[in-house]
Amino acid sequence: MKLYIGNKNYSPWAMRPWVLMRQAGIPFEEVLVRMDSFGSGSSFKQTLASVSSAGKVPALVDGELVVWDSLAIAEYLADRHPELALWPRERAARAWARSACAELHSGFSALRGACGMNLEAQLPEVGAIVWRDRPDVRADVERLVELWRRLLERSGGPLLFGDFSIADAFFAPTVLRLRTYALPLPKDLEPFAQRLAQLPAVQQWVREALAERDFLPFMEPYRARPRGEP
Ligand SMILES: N[C@@H](CCC(=O)N[C@@H](CS)C(=O)NCC(=O)O)C(=O)O
Repeated sequence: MKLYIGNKNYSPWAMRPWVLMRQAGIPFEEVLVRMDSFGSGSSFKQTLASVSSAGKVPALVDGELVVWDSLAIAEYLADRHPELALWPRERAARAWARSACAELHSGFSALRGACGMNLEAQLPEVGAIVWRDRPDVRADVERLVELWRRLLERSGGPLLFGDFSIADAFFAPTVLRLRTYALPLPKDLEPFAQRLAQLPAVQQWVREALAERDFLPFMEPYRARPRGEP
């Protein structure tokens, strides 16, 4: 299988299936398509044109089959690998996990818009202003807190549904976003956030993102240059 992804520093959607496959031990070949821009003439769009008509990453190619959109890819992988229990085994837990991922997938647009994933950056001062001025972002974070608490209470941890599942792969970029912008997370959720950030697949993604050193101005609403550059 081939997984098409974008720049690791900036690409939370692609991070989900990548982390899922790595952490679950599903072999795949990574194809990184540099996000020079999302314009129709960009080499990003031109490269993807021959892969997926959606023109976005992630896209998973399995033989003749192309699966696009991170949630559909996760479903496909769960289907293809029932032995791995990528969704929780218990039916009710599976329904909760699907609900949580669907909610994340279609919601949290205020947080997503104001605090784009940017692993190389540290933007606590931006986060403080966002936190002060954006009740919609605060509401998104409050909802995350409520959701994570409920799921962890229900499963008993250590991850959202006990063992690693698709839900953890989906929420990993969210945890990293909160860190970049230093958005406040209650103390009781810190150990969970830490566990998610320390999953080997998440660590590998972050390491490779930091090694990219590919500053993309169109993905940078808050910075003119990378960290450490005068
Ligand atoms: N809902 C899609 C979103 C994918 C997405 O927006 N990917 C971004 C990169 S992280 C992209 O390819 N954007 C190109 C564009 O918007 O034209 C998914 O879950 O896969």
